Amino acid sequence: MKQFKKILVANRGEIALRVMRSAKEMGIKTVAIYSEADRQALHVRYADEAVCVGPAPSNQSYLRADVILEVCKNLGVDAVHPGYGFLSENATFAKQVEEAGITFIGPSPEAIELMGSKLAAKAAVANYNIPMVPGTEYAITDVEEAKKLATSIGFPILIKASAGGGGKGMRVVDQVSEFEEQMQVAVSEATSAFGDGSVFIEKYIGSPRHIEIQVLGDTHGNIVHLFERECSIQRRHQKVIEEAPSAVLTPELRAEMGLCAVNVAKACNYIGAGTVEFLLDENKNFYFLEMNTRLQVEHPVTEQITGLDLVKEQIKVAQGEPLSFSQEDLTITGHAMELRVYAEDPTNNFLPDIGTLTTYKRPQGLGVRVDDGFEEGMEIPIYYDPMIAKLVTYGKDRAEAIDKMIRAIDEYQITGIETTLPFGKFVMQHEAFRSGDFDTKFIERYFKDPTVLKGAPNKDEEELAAVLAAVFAGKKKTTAPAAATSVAATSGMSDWRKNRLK
Ligand code: MV4
Repeated sequence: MKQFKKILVANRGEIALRVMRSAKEMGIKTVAIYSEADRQALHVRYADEAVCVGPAPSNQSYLRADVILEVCKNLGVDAVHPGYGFLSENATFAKQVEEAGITFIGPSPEAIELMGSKLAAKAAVANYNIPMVPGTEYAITDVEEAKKLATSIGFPILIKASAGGGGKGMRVVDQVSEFEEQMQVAVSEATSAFGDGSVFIEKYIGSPRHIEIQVLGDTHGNIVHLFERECSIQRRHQKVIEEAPSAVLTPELRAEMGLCAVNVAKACNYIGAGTVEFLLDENKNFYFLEMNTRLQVEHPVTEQITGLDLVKEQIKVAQGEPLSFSQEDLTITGHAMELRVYAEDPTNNFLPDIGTLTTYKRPQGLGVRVDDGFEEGMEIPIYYDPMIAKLVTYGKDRAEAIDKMIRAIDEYQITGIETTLPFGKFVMQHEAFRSGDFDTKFIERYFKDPTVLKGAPNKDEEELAAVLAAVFAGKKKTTAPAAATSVAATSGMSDWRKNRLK
């Protein structure tokens, strides 16, 4: 069994910090890499050693496998943690790391490559009794043949790129007359985006929920699942809110989907932390979509409900340790909610908003976790993902996790840039979300008019407005500014809002 002394984290931002924290607790030294835009970043300061790997653009720094490998060798690291994004699902990089005698904290290059192809993944799990959406299990090339197949499956159908994932290169086709044109678009999109024009077709599930199962495998053949995350609140294939457990899975369905996820992992001899994605239709039929061979952004909600540290588990597995628990040992306790705080303006079509974090004060208190990589006064670089933080709340049940999320959003003080915090509050307060009756069409269906965020201030402000109106109508014999202050002081309004109103 190996014992890592030093690991390099090939990433930036919140996830680099997240990984280093667990390494530190395990007594493992850390090496940060950074781009010229990240000299002042927290992950650089947190690490025991840090090396600049190039200019700001990712392809000149965080994606430079050759440079990163050189750093690994020069500094004598035992292992590399890739985080998510960047090189995390790059089979070639994983292979190069291993060939250099360094451990890649993740699955084998073969598993990464297999799951990187949707068609290969489908073929690999074919003998494992995994439900899949009706469709083709091979790339379609002949338009006439594909049209016949689509007709027999029944419209609407979906054309998907085999090398895709995350929604890229997908086309919905409503009727046979549109098929040829849409197929040409899909093939050319897939070719330019992935260098692989292979596409296949599936029956289109109109309003699915996105449910994914966390799995964990060791090098001794043990694989368990850590239950589900519901990630249906998405915008253009970008997740905004995730939670665990899902509001709609029964214990039976959870066990069934969990078993399928474990079998998908078995089909590719999976090692480490991975995620198996499913669609759930309105009749609660589930279908395997794809497997993500990395630690996911939303892993904290799973940590909250299982009590496990997924990064520590990844590191232990990579050191060759067997899992210290079996499926029967795992239980769900409580409910966790995650809001991705993006530097985007939800009132302006979620346009990325760059700038300086003039004010940045995190919410605190029982059941609140903030994973971030910024401090007050820092500038959000334009070169990378606009996610500035993950706000995670944990309560005894779903209602408590939601209430805590609203409280935490109100406490969170960010100025200088627009963020998705108000949008998060809108969702948390929405009846469809609170009741659990929602799917991947939530935003499209209920967020048609973004002025609700501007036009409907939070309840405290509405109350204040009502009192002020009364004051000005002469019902109360006091001066308006004094009333504003006293109302603010007694209405449970956050200090931040009080100050803004003063
Ligand atoms: C689908 C689908 C409906 N029917 N497949 C989108 C991302 C990729 N992982 C798969 N996706 C979908 N595949 C069939 N046969 C609808 C989606 C989809 C979706 C899935 C999960 C979460 C959000 C989504 C938003 C739009 C479409």
